[in-house]
Amino acid sequence: LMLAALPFAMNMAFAAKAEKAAAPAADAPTLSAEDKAASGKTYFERCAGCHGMLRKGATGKNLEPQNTTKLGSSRLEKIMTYGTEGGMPNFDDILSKKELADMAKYVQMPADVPPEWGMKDMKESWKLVVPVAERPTKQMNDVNLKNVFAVTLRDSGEVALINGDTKEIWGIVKTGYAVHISRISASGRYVHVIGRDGRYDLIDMWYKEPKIVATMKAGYEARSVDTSKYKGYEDKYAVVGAYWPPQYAILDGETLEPLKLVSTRGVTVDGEYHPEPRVASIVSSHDKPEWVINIKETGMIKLVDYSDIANLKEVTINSAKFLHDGGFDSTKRYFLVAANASNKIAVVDTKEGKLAALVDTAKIPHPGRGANFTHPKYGPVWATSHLGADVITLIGTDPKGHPEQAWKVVQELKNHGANSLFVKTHPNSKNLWSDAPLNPDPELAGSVSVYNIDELGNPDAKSQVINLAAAADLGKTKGLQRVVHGEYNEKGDEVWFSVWTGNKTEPSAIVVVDDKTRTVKKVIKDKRLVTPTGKFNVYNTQHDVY
Ligand code: DHE
Repeated sequence: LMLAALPFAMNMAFAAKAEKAAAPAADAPTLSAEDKAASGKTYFERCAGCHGMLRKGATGKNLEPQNTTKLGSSRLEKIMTYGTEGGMPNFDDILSKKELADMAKYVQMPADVPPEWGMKDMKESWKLVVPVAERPTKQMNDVNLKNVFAVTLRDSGEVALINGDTKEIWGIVKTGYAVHISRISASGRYVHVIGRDGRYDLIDMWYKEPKIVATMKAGYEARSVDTSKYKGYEDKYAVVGAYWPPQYAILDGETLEPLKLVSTRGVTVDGEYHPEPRVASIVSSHDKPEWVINIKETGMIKLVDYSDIANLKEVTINSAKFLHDGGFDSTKRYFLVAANASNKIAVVDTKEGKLAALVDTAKIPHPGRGANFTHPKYGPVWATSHLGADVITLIGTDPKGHPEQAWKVVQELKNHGANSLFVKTHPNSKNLWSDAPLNPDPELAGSVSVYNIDELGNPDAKSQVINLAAAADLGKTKGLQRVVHGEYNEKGDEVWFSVWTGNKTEPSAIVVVDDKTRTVKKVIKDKRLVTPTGKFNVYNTQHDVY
C-alpha cells in the first residue's frame, strides 16, 4: 500500500465505499459532484474533528440538516468566516470565499455514512519496515534523546525531531496527514505518532537519523495513541484510538502488528444509542497494566487491563458526555479529563478504578494534558484553560492533605482571551503559561499569558501577556499567526511555543522562551518547519511530566 498517498487514497476509498444517507429535502441547497467532493475533503480535514463525521456534534454543534437549514447559507457562511466567541475558529485565513460558500451549502446536505475499517483492512495496511531483530542493538547517534522534541508539521504530513540541546532539526520523517500527537514508549526509544487520517507510524530513535520502522492504518480518522508503560510490559503493546470507525485497536508495541480490535459503539451515559462514539484521549498508567480510554460521545471512561488481551477486562466508568483531552495529577493516581461540551472535568481514581468527581467549570475546558503545581494557598492543583471562556481554572487534587479543596474549582485566573487550547508548567518552573490560538483577534491569538505561581495566593495576581508571534518576526502573512502549545524541555528551564500560520505556503516558527526571564532565547525558523503545532519533549512525555 502506498502510504504516502493515503489522504488521497482515503478520499477515493471513502467516496467509493460511502453509503449514501437519505436524499436531501427538495429545497436543500445543492452542489456539483466536484464541489461536493472538494467540500467533503475540507470537512474531513477541518471540521469533522469537532462536529463528527456524521455531524452529530461534540466539541462543535450538531450540523445535521434539520439544524443547519434553519440557519441558512448566509448565516452559516458568516459563522465559518469569522468564528464565534463560543470556540468556533475563523476560517477566512485558510479557506477561500468560494470554499466557505460551498461549505455553507455542504453542511445543509445530509451527511454520508463513511465505510468501516476492520481487522482485515488493518492487517493489509500494516507494514513492518524493519523487523525487530534487524534494528540497532544500541543507540547509533550521540543525540541526547531525552531532550528531543517530536514536532507535528501539520499540513505537510511530517514530524520533525528537533534536538532540544542544539535546537537543530535532527530529522524529518514523512508520516500521516496532520499528526495529532506523539507519545513515547516506556523505554524512551520509540516515538509513536498518529495522523488525523489514521495512519500510525513507529519511529526508532536509535538509528543515526530517526527512522520509521513500522506503519499501519487504524481507521479513517484518529487522534490518540499510547503504549504499555507498566513494569514488565515496557514497549510490549500499543493502543490506538480512532474517531472513525469508532473503535480502538491493541497492537504489538515494537512492530504495530494489529492484535485486537474493540468497537466503542453503544449507548451514552443517558442510555441512548450513539452511532459514532469516538475515542478521544488515551493515557497509560504507570502503576497498573492499564490504559484509560475516553469515549467522547458516550461519556464513558474505559479502564482497559492489557495483562491478558485475549480475555480483555474493561471497567466502564460513567462520567459526562463529550470527553476530550486530559492528563494525570502530579501523583499519577488521578486522571482528569475534560467533558468539554458538558463544561465539566471528570476525575478518575485509577487506584480504586472509580469516578472520584465531576467538577463543573466555565465553558468548554480544554486542558491538553493540563498543568500540575503546588498553589501557595490551596496545595496541589491541576489547571485547564478553556475554548469557551477567557479563564484558567485551578482544581484541587490532594484529597488527603487538602480535603476541603479536593475536586473543587479553587480559583479562576484570567486568560488574555477565550479560544485557548493549552496550559503548561513544569515541576522546576514557577510559571504557568496559557495560549489562545483559536481567538479570531490576531493580537490575542499571537499572545500567551504567564502567571507567577508563587503570587497566586494574592487574589489580584496579574499575568504578563507576551506577544510571541511578534517576537517570531515572520512579517505580514495572510494567515493568522497563532501561538500554540507550550512544551518544556527536559530540564524545565525553557518553554517552546509554535507560531502556527495555519497555511503551508506561509512561514511558521518555534519560539524558545527562557523560563526564568520570560525572554525569547531562540526563534527556530527553517523552511522545512511547515505549520508546526504540537511539540512533545521525549522525557516529559515518556514520564507524564506536565
Ligand atoms: Fe487536538 C490533543 C482531538 C483540534 C492540537 N486533540 C488532542 C486529543 C484529542 C484531540 C482527542 C487528546 C489526545 C490524547 O491525549 O490521547 N483536536 C481534537 C479534535 O477533535 C479537534 C478539536 C478538531 C480536529 O479536527 O482535530 C482538535 N488539535 C486540534 C487543532 O486544531 C490543533 C491545535 C492543531 C492540529 O495539529 O490539528 C490540535 N491536539 C493538539 C495537540 C494535542 C491535542 C498539540 C496534544 C496536547 C498534549 O499536550 O498532549
